[in-house]
Amino acid sequence: MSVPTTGSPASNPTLATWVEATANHCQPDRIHWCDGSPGEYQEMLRLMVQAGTAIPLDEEKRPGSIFVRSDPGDVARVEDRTFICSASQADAGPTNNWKSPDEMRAIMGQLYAGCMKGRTMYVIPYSMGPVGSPIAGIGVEITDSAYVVANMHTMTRVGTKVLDVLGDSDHFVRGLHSVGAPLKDGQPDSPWPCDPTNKYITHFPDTREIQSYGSGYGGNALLGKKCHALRIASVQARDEGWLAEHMLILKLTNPEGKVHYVTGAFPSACGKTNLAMLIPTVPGWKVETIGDDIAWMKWGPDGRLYAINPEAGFFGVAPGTSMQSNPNALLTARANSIFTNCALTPDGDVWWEQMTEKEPASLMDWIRRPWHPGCGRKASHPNARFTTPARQCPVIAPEWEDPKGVPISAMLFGGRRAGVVPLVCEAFTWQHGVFLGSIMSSETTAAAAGKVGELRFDPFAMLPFCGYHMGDYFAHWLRMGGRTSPEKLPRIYYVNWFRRSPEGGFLWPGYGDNSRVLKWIFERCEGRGEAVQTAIGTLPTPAGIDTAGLDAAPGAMEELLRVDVDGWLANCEQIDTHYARFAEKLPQALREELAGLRQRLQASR
Ligand code: O2Y
Ligand code: MN
Repeated sequence: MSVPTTGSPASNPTLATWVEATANHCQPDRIHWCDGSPGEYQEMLRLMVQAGTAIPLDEEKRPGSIFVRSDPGDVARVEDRTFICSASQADAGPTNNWKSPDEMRAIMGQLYAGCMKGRTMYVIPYSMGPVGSPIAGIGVEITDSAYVVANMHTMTRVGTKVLDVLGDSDHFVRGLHSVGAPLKDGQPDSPWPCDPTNKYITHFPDTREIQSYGSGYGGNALLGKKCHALRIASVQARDEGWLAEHMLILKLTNPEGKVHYVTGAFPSACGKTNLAMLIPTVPGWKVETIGDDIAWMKWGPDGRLYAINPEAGFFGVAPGTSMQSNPNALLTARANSIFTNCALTPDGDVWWEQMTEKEPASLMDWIRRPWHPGCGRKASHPNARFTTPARQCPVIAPEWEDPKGVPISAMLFGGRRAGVVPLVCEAFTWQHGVFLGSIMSSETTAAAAGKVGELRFDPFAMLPFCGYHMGDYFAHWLRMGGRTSPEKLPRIYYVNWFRRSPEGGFLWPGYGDNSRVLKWIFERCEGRGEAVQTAIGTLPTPAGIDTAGLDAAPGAMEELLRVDVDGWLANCEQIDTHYARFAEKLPQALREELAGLRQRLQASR
């Protein structure tokens, strides 16, 4: 049976066959092939407004922008419903949920049968990275959500130009997404259709496929982001000898105009967007943004690693974003943005916690209830988001879309640690840097599950995003270090902005003052920067960090750079337990790094 179709169906035979088979199975009322045009974006917004999903914001306050509220049961990525369906369970490893591909295909096949009745099936060809870049990759997402189409327009490069580059190749990631809410004849739609009790976010790395059902939110539904650019791409990167990482990319320029590009891996919601858009407090230094969440890195002809940001927009956490914490993010989202699960002001703008010092007198909260200061509830959801085009960022680097990428000089790893981990520490070697990445950890806060202050390891900030066995991932990183000469490899740093004094206050102001640490890293990349070798790595001397004009308590720098030998020795015990998860897949080189660390710590007592 032929389904009414709009847009230009692709001639690519693999794609055409897959779309036809999917339509037969999901039974949409209509098919639309996305061309990525501004008109198509506007049409998606119009459809969302018509369906009650979105409210247009005031044209003067937030031009071209909408306000969306999701179902209260569909507000974030769902890690416990996320599966890696590799042929063997051993390939998924101990950090991923696993089901056999056959079993999962059967489950998904049943869920997908007729799941798009009453809806439009959108076919979204997209490029992760500048279209045609040798570092970029192509995917096609089929979805029944106009919200997903609009977000994919902003977060990726969508449309006909992607199909032109794809040609007849079958080298693309296939992603199928449904909100899981078919409509019976005449049944009215809900503002946020989803299936809150039946969600699956599944990945088939061997065949480069993604199947997602039941959620319309963020990383569960915008399949280019976490599912493709991290979980599937990490497997492609392993197989093809490159890196797909949960990293920001920034451009750092010194007062003389010399540039170094730096990546940074920090766990989710640990300030990657803030660091990528930082305004330096050190006079004459400049930070510009290339990306705030994901980096794909391949070898350049000169033997260096070149990175692209595979995304075209930011899907930023709204609460906490303010003119104090990140003015550039707020300015980016001044127009043409989608605001999800924020609060609505009476004059048609959005608001969220900490956006302004003074709370508005009244709001409509993210679940449609009237809100006023002191009512005892938050106005926006803690995971409320803005989807906004990267090109609107006031500090976007001019080369952010350079198809050949930017050469990386340094990589930062970091977590939230109240003690033990110093402000910054340089790895002795690439292998030592991989060790530091593998032991990345944060203490749990009240917001996270588990006991407050419990140490959670999140190696390379990839725990929820590595599409294969984490032990094999460590081995891949180690192998990458052998692919070029050591001086061409990025230097690796472990940073911690969150160390506290015995009284409990933060020792480091963070935000713009992180530029002081970036300055030292820049100098190290230039073969300068005052430093001292310690048991844990190479640290700045207290004079190595530029503290001119810094508002820090007396002795704070010494404490921030102190090697807490007993703390590290206790940490080694926790690393033993962390490493034990990976059993025989833990590379011997990392066992040796841990043994070496213990030995150096004992010797320094
Ligand atoms: O909850 C979601 O779906 C969003 S998660 C997210 C969004 C943007 C950048 N990073 C993340 C993350 O979880 O790391
Ligand atoms: Mn992220």
